[in-house]
Amino acid sequence: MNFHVMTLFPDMIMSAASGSILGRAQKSGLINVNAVNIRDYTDERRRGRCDDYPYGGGAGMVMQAQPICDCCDAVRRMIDEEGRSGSSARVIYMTPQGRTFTQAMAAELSREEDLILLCGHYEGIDERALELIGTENVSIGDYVLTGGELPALVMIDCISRLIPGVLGGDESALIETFHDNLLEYPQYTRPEVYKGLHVPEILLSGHHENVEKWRRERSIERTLRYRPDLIGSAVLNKKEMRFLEELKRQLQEETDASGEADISGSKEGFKA
Ligand code: 6GU
Repeated sequence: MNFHVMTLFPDMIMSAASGSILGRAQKSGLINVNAVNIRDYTDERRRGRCDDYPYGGGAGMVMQAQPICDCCDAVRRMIDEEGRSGSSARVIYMTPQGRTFTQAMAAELSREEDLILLCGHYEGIDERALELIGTENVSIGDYVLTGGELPALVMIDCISRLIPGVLGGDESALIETFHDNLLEYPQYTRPEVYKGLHVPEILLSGHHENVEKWRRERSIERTLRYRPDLIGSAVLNKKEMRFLEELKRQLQEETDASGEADISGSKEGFKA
């Protein structure tokens, strides 16, 4: 997979992509992260300037169409020169106005050969650049960031770990996070007692079946508690469904008893 990131801050992309698993994947040639500086494509008379005041007035600056369109053309040519098709590479614009990035989207994008990620700054990008390029707009969640670099890195990280070979043998089992639409169960490692807290007895028992059952139940419990929106699509067997029903009843009792305010799911205060 070749990621081409169009940005005003190429160092931010290159340094974050050089460490840990992404760095290893780049060294072994499984992925390639190429940050391209949009500023290098401003026409000469503008001396590296790539933003200007918004027509119609208002706060902030807007990134101009010309450097972005020329930068994108150059990236497509680079892809052509490497023997692939630049014109068929999808261009994703990182913006809080986009579709929310999901694991399913990551799985779909991981099958592409090249992805062009466009990072904006300031108050946004001249709409004509987006229209001419034909961007797909993607957000990483309902909050506003100062620029698209962190979202681009989030996408690169999430997509890369789905590419065969990027995670080592042992790590690749971890691809199964969100398996059956459940959250992960809690994990423990040595020592057995830390600051008076014990590792759950069952994990020390060596009884594989009981451990599996315990883990499934903890996954179901966590999903119900922290992500009740996912529990409806969880894949459960009959016994697990009965376990879930019993949990729901208990949770309802707890809620009734405490009368606690619901802090989940509020989107108030978000204005993209
Ligand atoms: Cl993709 N970009 C920016 N600037 N802010 C965001 C975002 C993207 N997703 C959530 N907030």
